[in-house]
Amino acid sequence: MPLEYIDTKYKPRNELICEYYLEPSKGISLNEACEHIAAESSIGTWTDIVTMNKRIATKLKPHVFSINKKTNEIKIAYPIELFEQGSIPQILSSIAGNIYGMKAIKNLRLQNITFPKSLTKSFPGPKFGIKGVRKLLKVKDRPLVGTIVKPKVGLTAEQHAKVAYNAWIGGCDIVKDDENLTNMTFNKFNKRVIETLKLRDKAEKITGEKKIYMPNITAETSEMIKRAHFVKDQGGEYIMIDIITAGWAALQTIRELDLGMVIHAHRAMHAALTKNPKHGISMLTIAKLARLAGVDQLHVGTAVGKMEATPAEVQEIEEEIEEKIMLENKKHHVLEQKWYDIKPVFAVCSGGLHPGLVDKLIKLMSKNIIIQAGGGIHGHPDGTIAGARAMRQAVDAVLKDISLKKYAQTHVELKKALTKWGE
Ligand code: CAP
Ligand code: MG
Repeated sequence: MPLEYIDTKYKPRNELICEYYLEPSKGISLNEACEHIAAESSIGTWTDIVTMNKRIATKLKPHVFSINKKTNEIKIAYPIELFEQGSIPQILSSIAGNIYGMKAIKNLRLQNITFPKSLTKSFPGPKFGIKGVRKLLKVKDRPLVGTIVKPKVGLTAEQHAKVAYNAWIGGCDIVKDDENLTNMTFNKFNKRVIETLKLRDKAEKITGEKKIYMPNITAETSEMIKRAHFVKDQGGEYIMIDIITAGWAALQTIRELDLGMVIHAHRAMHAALTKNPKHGISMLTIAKLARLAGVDQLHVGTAVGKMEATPAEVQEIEEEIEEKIMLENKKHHVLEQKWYDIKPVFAVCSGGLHPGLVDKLIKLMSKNIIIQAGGGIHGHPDGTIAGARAMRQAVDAVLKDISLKKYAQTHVELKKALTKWGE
């Protein structure tokens, strides 16, 4: 007799809960599809099996406890014994694994996961968090301003360092490698780190401000470990990882090294999972996993720049990675989540930004963000130093509650940026 997983009277207790958008294939009812999903993501398969026993069928069986036939949204409560504590790969292999490939399913999107206390506390979370980063940079309450060295790849290590130096001199707190810049024939990782940190020190002396370089250590995991140690040995305080392409296990390995370095999480390739509203995994879910794994900074989108995302989505992700408790908000697939002592993650807004967008961005996302602009700094008519100055001037204008247009009357770099890109 096949197991029944649907029980809309079931009340979850201390379980991992998933909310999915579920569209069955033709000829399959929503309830049938729910049964398939619940079985395949836990203890079942396509048919009943003689090796099943009472203990498994009662103790480890998940329950589909909510089915909304209007919105095709379902909720499943999974006993925590189904999951390995501290392992993101195993959790995803269960509740975001085979089920996507089932013939019975036309579309499936994991909208959110809520983790019970024992699972949440089995992860390290960020080492620094927002407070730790602000303390390191000695910047109390304004947005941090960063840039990405552009062209994305192509510069030599010395040229890269020079662009970074100009950005720091112009006022950037942070300079990062681009997501696809790692160890190139024309720009070797070790040489880039040495040259760029040398000019970071020079920029700190000249400006009297703390300056940060975020080298991209993304590579095969043992190579990432080597590169992280190299950065530390050279006096770097940050590492950047492309967490989706490097993978969750690699991210967890680097975090567990506990090198005392700030981890900046780039999310390149996330849109292969997050962009389709009917299929994949929400960025909200990815952000929660990244916070558990222990990134200190995470790209969350801008809503005003070049990348896809609505203001509500981006605001909700920022809230989810900053708050101690998230209360359920049915409208936006927000499930209740207590974060206990897992530190908040710094939201990074990047992608198509320039000085003319800074006021809208801060209004949308608050001052507690990291604003990054690549083209929006290196594309300034007067070059990188002026571009960085224009970004800082835009932030100053917002903090002084003066319109960008008015502030530009007395700040030529901002004026030229607004003339080129508008507001
Ligand atoms: C931005 C960027 C970032 C994107 C990533 C780029 O450069 O360096 O990788 O922001 O998007 O390569 O596009 P620009 P997201 O400032 O020149 O656009 O932050 O949405 O993950
Ligand atoms: Mg980039």
